[in-house]
Formats: sequence, C-alpha cells, structure tokens
Amino acid sequence: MRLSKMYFRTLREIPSDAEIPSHQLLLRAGLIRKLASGIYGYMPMGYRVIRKIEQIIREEMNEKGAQELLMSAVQPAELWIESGRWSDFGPEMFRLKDRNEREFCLGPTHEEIFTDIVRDEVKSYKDLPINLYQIQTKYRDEKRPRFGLMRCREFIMKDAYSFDRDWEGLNRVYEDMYDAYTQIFKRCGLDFRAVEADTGAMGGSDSHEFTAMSEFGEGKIAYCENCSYGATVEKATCDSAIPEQHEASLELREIHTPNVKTIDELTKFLEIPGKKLLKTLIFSAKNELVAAVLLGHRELNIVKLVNALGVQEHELEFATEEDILQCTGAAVGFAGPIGLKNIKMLVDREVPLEKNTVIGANKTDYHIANVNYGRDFVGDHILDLRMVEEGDSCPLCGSGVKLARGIEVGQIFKLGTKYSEAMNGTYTDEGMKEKNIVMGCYGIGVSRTMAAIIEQHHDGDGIRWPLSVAPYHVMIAVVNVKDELQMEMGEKLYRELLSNQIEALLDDRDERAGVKFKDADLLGIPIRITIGKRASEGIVEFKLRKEKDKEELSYGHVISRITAILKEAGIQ
Ligand code: 9G3
Repeated sequence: MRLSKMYFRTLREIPSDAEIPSHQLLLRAGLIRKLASGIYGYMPMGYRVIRKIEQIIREEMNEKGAQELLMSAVQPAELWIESGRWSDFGPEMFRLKDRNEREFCLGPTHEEIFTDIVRDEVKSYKDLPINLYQIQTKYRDEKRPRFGLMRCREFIMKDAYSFDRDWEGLNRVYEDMYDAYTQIFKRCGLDFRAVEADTGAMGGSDSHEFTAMSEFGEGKIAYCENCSYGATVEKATCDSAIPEQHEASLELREIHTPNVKTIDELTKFLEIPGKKLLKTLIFSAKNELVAAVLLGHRELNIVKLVNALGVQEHELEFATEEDILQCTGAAVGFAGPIGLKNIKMLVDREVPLEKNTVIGANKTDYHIANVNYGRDFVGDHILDLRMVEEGDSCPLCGSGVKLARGIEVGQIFKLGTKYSEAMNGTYTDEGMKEKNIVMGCYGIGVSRTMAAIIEQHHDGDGIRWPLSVAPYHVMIAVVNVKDELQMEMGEKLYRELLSNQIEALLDDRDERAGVKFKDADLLGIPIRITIGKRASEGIVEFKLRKEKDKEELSYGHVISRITAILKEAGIQ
C-alpha cells in the first residue's frame, strides 16, 4: 500500500481522556477513532490488525474441528425469558423494540441463540459432538467504559459453544479449547497465564481465564512461580495456615471504646494488631441478613460470599444502618458475632485458629475482649471467605503465591446442562433415552487482544507489533520523494516485496524524513527499509523496530534478509 493513498492520520498529542498506553497509541497511531463513550471505529490500519488476530483464531479453532458461522446480533427477548436470564443483567443489556413493539436485545453473548439453533436440529447421539463459533460484535452497556478497547460497550468477540453427549465429551473439547487458546495467544505474541476463574453467573463448574499480564489490566491474578498454579483473585483459595496459637483462653471482658468504630481506630486505641480483631460485616442477600466474620486484617472476597450464599453478585448489598441497628442493637461499627439475632453467620477458616480476639459488643461504644471461637460463639458455616494475599501458600505446591494485574483476553467455561435444561436441548442416546446436551462456551475478546498486544509491545516512540499481527511486515521510507533515483528504488523494492507475498507499506508522502521516521516508530511496523542518499551506491538502511541499531545493506540482499526473518517468525 502507498501511504500517500492510505486513509491514515497519526496524532501528535496524546488525547486527554486516554490514560493507558494502548488507548493512547491506538488513537495516536490512527488505528481507531472514538464515536461515543465506549464505542470505537476501526480505521484501515487498525482493522488490518483485527483481521490478523481473527485469522489466527480461525486457524486454531478450525484445527480443533470447530465450525465457523455467524448469528444475528439482534436477539428476541423470548429466548432470554426461556433461559431465565432476561432480567439478570439489568441496564447492562441494550434492549430495543421493533416496529410491532416486540422486545429484543443487542447480543451481549449468545448462549441462548446457539442452544436454540442446536435444540431444533439435534435429535440423536449420532449428531454429537458439535463445536460452533462466530466472530461477531457484542454489545454490553458498561457503566464506566474506559481504557479505550479494554472496556468498551461494543466489541468484537469470538464466541464458541460446544455440544456433547456427556461430561466426558465436554472435558475433551474443553481441553481442546484450552490448547487452542494457548496457541492463539502465543501466536499473538502475548505473555499470558491461563488461570482458574470463577464461573459466576454462568453457573456450571470449571472455568479458566486467559490473562495477558499488564499493570493496566483490570483483572488481578494469584500465581505460583514454582508450579503451574494460577487463579483469579476472586477464585484463588486461601490457605488458613496461620501459626497455631498456644495462648490460654482468657475471661471475656467488656471494654469501653467510645466512638471507636473502624478496625484501624480499634488497633490504635487498643494497641493490638488487626489479626487480634474479628470484623463482622453485615449484608442483605435477597432480603435476608447475613454476617461474614473474618480476622480484622483480612479483606472479604465478595465472590466467595455470593457463591456460598448461592446468590448473584447484584443480589447482595451492604446492610443499611437500620438493618444493623435491628440485628445488633447498636450503631454501625460495633457489630460482633456474640448475640446476633436471627442472622446467618459465615465465618472465615482462620477465625477459629486465633485466640482471645476483640469483637464488637453489639452495644454502641463497647467491644468485648478475649473472645474465642467455639467457647463464645459458633457460626453456621466455616469456609474460605477471604481475599488471597501475596505470599499465601500455593494450594498445589505450598510455595508463596504472587499477585499481578492482567487483561482478561479469553475465558472458557464448562456450562454442563444449565442451558439445555432451561431450553429443553435434548438428544436420544444409544438406549433411546432422552438426555440433556452437555455444553461449554469459549470467548476471546478480539479487540481487547489488540489492546493487550500493544500494552505488551510498545516503547516511548510507539507500538512494536509482533510480525504475526502487524498491519504490514515492511515499511519502505523514501527520504526524498523528489529524488528520482530514490523514488525509483522505493517503487522497485515495493513491487519486489509484493511479488514475494511480503506485506509492504511504501511511505511515498511528500513529508520531511523526520516525520516519516516518527510515524514509522509510532505505527510500529516491524521492519523498516530507508532509501536515502546512498541509494546511488545501491545501499539502503535496514532497521528492526524492536532493535536500536540500524545497518546498511546492499539492495540485492534486502529481500532475502526479510524472507529469512519472516520464515524464522513462522510467517511464510
Ligand atoms: C448479558 C450481559 C452481559 C454479560 C452476559 C449476559 C457476561 C453474560 C458471561 C458470558 C460468558 C461467556 C460466551 C463467550 C464467553 C463468555 N456479561 N456474561 O452472559 F446479558 Cl448484558 O458472556 N459467553
């Protein structure tokens, strides 16, 4: 492509609302343009990258026997009502009415649609297994879209759905998808980890999240450097290996703590560490009050709480002051596990291991010291409720886990029969018995993957595309387009590269060399050939975007040098 002909505009300044590198660079390099909050268009240069990522996904999905199709984005409400999810997602779901007042949504995902398609046509076990996927625009009305393509309201997703006779079949296709995702993200040049994830509102059982490491990611994972363990922090199980306490249980003692409410104030007032306090958090879950009790220095993991209560995250709220007054008899900040009336109490596994702790007295301005689990109170359930912390022991090998931020670029789920039961997706097995189809679903954020690649492949001058997804392999910069010899050599090289199936961009714009070099660095094309003064001697300059140094090459060696690089990268 000739740059003088391409619809391509770089920006000199960083747009004010772009806070993270990928968002800034996507805009500055002219790859996307913002239409509205969380809604972007892909410009020609950016769309070439999207198509490269999609192609890698197609190759790996097809390799595993998945078949591509394309469903509609507009979905009838009836299917979501049938699956029971029509009102699960509230304002996040884009809803609309057609001219006959019939209700639809813009598809945020397609479990219902794919189940509907398959249930009509699958009758016998001989029709299974099936694995279908699409690459399509999804719509989710995010409350706070931000970070460019990282969290937007319209995005490109590859979503696949598998249909098997039984769990054994699902386990096989799940492994296949896990392997396909590993290949896809490797080929995209991403540094990623596949970690155990919470199945959340999806129900079902196993789920893994493919997280591209990035300090600007919204996700957080716990992982072990010593073994393969990894989990999102929402999912990560915590050991309760606090050292066994040997102190004797002392007598209960009420202490006057006027207006001392928070854990922080209490540790200062009593001059004791947070771990010697118990914090009692009161929630209302579907209008039923529940209390969560943890050691004072720990953070509650809300996802573990909602999963234990069997409610959806949006069905859990902090208790109101009235609720707290009603069940503790005290103002906020003095709740404790002794004497709570008709409330379900969930206790973190560490609590029974700590001795002589301080709790709220359920009496305004008072706490109680020397409280011991078992003697002074018992909970309805003892379970892992806390958020994992750096250094917690790895559940697999015992060494300390690390925490890191990352970008969720893919997620795979075992759904089981959640949708086939709700929508009567059945087949007859060998013994003519009616059975529910066993399903899995598998998503990749295509546009988010492009952002993640930029987060991991950029420097102060701009993007540094891996060859596998770069919009072009080679940028030919002609220093002086008015110099006939330089222009001739540029054209010649451009034609030779194209005839060698090498994707080349010819910067034939009538611009100063400095502008061309700045744009080349910003755009991040992996290989740059500069044609300048020494063209008369048949010498060009060769530079890799990811390296600092440049070298001079005789014209005759350029093609072979480039084909060798592409070959080594597995591109040709
Ligand atoms: C909705 C809205 C938002 C949603 C969903 C439904 C997330 C929803 C979960 C999934 C699970 C998998 C197939 C591809 C991989 C992910 N946000 N999820 O179901 F109506 Cl508004 O989408 N789906």
